[in-house]
Amino acid sequence: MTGAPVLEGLEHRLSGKVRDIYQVDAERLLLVATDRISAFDVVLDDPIPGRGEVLTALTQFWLERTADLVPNHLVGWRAGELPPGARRLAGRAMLVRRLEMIPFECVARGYLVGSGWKEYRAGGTVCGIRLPAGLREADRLPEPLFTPATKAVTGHDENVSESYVSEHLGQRLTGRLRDLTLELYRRGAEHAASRGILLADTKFEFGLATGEVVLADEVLTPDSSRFWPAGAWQPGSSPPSFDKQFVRDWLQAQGWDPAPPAPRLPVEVIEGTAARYREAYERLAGRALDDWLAEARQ
Ligand code: Q0Z
Repeated sequence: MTGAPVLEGLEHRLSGKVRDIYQVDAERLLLVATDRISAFDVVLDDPIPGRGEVLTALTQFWLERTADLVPNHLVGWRAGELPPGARRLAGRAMLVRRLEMIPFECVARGYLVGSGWKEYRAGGTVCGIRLPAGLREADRLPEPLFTPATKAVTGHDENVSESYVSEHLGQRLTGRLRDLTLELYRRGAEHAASRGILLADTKFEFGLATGEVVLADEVLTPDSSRFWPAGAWQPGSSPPSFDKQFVRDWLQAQGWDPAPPAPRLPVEVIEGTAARYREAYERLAGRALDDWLAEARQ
């Protein structure tokens, strides 16, 4: 078991599968993205070098590009903006405003895959929205859908209808979350398409600060989204994801269960996966990751 690192002057608050949160003070948190990776819901023993930096760099890229649409939680990411005890984590750490988190995942889908495809196949709807008959797995939807989900503490999130969300949050807040989710998806998908990447679906997390809706957490990263290389998309089956498919294919070829522990990864799989993450950042941001890292270390 490798726990979250001890950071001087910061209190460890919680850890997800591959990320850690520290409390800085009453108003601010530090989010740290590690290089750990999960596949088939199991965290692997081998980290992917640079993965945490790519997730942080992509989130920073998108938060800057969407700040005109919605305020976000990011306070600082360059070394000089981080608390002294966290400066050595520059590149994988974000100082953020602590929010009252909204207890729903705000998902937008442009293509029919994953749990959306499952629900459609079972009853012709996605999150209660009736869709035309005869759609195939991975088909492009007539228009992007807002398909919220509950945040499961353990296990998987559960799709819910927009009206279920509005019973909990009210119509006004729910409508704002839907509009923001769909506009963020449209912007992300349009930009990604211009770089040869399809954004199949993505999940946003929002919070409230003094009554205002604020975009939080990871934004339009391969962990919060399905990215497909545009050339690999073909309706009828779900295309491989841009980043993790290499690891998944290798694990599957080993005949792994998938119960822990996972097999150790060969160096070619580690390096091939690291290269795909880096490529995802460089294609989307149009900037070398090393250049962004140099800025982060200032
Ligand atoms: C994000 C998560 C992580 C485990 C809470 N700005 C914020 N204010 C309050 N809470 C959060 C945020 Cl981003 C918050 N998560 C998700 C992140 C490790 C879980 F790094 N949980």
